[in-house]
Order: sequence, then C-alpha cells, then structure tokens
Amino acid sequence: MKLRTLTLREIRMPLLNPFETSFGSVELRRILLIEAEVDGVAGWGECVAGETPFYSPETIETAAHIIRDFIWPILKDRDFDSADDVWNLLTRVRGHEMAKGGVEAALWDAEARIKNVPLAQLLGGVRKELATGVSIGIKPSLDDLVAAVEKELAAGYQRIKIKIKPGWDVEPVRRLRERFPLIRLMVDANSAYTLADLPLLQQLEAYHLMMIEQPLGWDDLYSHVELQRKLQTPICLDECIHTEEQARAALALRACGIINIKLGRVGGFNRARRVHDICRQHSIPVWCGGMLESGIGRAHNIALSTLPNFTLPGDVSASRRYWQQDIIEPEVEVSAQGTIAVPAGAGIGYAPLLDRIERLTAVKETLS
Ligand code: OSB
Ligand code: MG
Repeated sequence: MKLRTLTLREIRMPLLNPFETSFGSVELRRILLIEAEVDGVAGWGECVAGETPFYSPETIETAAHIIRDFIWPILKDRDFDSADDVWNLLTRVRGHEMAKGGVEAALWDAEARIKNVPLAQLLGGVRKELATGVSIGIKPSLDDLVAAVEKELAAGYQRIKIKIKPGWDVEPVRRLRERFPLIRLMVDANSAYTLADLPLLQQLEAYHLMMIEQPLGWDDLYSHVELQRKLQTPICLDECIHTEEQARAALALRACGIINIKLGRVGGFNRARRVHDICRQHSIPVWCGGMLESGIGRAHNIALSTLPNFTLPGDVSASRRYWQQDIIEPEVEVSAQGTIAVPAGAGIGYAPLLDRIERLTAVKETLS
C-alpha cells in the first residue's frame, strides 16, 4: 500500500440538541475528516479530537498540525503492507493519539476497500449485530431527563448512560431508579470528582449501576485504584486509558472492572485491538465509547465493536439521535431491539456523501 495524498477537511455540523457534560456543552460540532488516497482508492477516517481541550489534551487544531507537519512527512510515499503497520511507523510522535487514530482509520478503510472485504472482517470481528446504548447529557431539569430516558427506551436502546457532575448526580440517579427499576443504567462523570467525594460516590452504590465511568482525574490512575477498593460498583475507565501501557497498569493495579475503548483515544485500531486483547486476557469486558461522531467515525466504531470482547452495549447509537442528516449512506440505524446490523459492504460499509461533505466543509487542505 502506498499513500499518495491525504485530504483534511474540517466540517461543521449542528447537533440536533446541545450535549452537556461535566466539562462543558457543545452544540456545533467541528469535525476533522481525513481522506486517504491509497493505490487509487479513497479511505475515510474521522479524528475524534474535540473543539476544546476539556475532555483530553487534543483539539482539531492540534490534530491538523500534527498530521500535516509530522505524520504526513513520515507516511508520504511510504510502502507498507497493512494499515496495521502504521502505528509502529508513528512511534516517534509522542502522544497525539487522536491525530494518529484518524489517519490510521482512513488507511484501514482504504485497505479493506482494496481487499474488497468489510472492515469488521479485516479486523477479526465476530459479530453481525451489535447491542447498543445511549449517552444522555446533563438536562435542565429532572423531568427533562426522565423524558429523554423514556424516549430512548421506547426506541429500543438496551442501556442508558447519563452524564453526572457535582450537583447533578445522586438525585437524577434516584429519580431514574424510581421510575425505571430494572433498566441497565450507568453514569459518566468525565473526571468531575476527587477522592474527597467518596461519601457521595458511595451513595450511588444503592442504585445498582452497571458501572461508574471515569469519576476521577483524567490521567489519575492511582486515585481510581484507591476508589475501586472502596466501591462495589465497577469503575469503568475512559479518559485514563490512552495507551496500551495505561491499560496494562490499570488492570494490574485493579483500577477498574471495565474499560471503555475509543478508537481515537488510544491511537487507532492497532492499539484498540491490543487494549481489547489485554482486557480479554484479564476477563475485563470492554465496550465502544462515542465522541459525537459523524457517520464516518460511527462506522469505524461499529467495525471495532464486532471484536469478541465487546460484550457490553456501547455508546454507538443511530445517526438520527445527533444529526438532521448524516454524511453517509445509508445512515446508521438502530432496530426496535436496540441493535445495529453490521454492514456487509467493503471497507466501513457506508458511502460518504461527497456533495454533502463538500457543502459542510469550512477548511480543506490536501497534502500531496
Ligand atoms: O465521555 O464518553 C464520553 C462525548 C464527548 C466526549 C466524551 C464522551 C462523550 C459521550 C457521548 O459520552 C457518546 C456519544 O457519542 O453518544
Ligand atoms: Mg466517558
């Protein structure tokens, strides 16, 4: 495989509803798409870096800079056998996992299209259908929250995750448990608490949550070890796990019972598969996280979720939850049973809508 050109596009897409977390609210998504031309075939990837460095250090600007000035010079005209080799070529670039992951994802799509196989199959996926859940943002009121959960359950979703922050934690959970005693329910704090909040986090134990996602510092593995010792509810790590080494440390130290894998957060499919395999060896289940992706990133998440240890419903939900119209065809749909059918076509298995992408493009740059 030889990479000829890389096209970076920043597209702007308004979310149907603002999405609020403990670190902020987003209404207009600015998304960095990556189109790789490999042996005359176009592969598509999405860099999941945010508009702000409030979830993790990268932003779409830092990612574009790292791709243009450091990743592109390494990969340009380089011959490689598989997209799986790209991670090793990029080890000189420290960190910047989302920048690497977006480029690598485009190369995986290209490789699968060249080989005329679904990306899920190229990755070693075993599932034809995925169980899915939703991530529900912080709402203006408890009534709004209950209504949002009702709507998603009616749509079929198999697991409800709500965002929490200080002042919006025990009450919303209590209220949802009263109304929905048996649903699979979990919370995600996005690093909003410290160990000093132990009494509050212990109050959540009464509501049999599936897990508490990333309660403590974004890069603070050790405090999660301390916390997990004192909680029965499994901790699920998100932000903390941005390398394979952190996954190994988290499992050895028993910092968590579950890991959320996000393709971009760990630097692409090569590392995501490593983290997946390490968790499997430790009998730690994983699930696929979401980053409010467009259809391109969503399609990659679907392929990743077909690996055997993705045994819990992920945050991979339908296009229509986010967008008036997505940028792929068909859109990602979820059945009344809360499942997604893994596409059977080559590559990511969804067609990027080029005209629409061009119309949404605010900045475009081709590296050649
Ligand atoms: O912590 O999982 C998270 C969105 C942006 C940044 C971080 C997170 C999220 C979500 C949304 O929870 C999941 C989705 O894409 O629906
Ligand atoms: Mg999270």
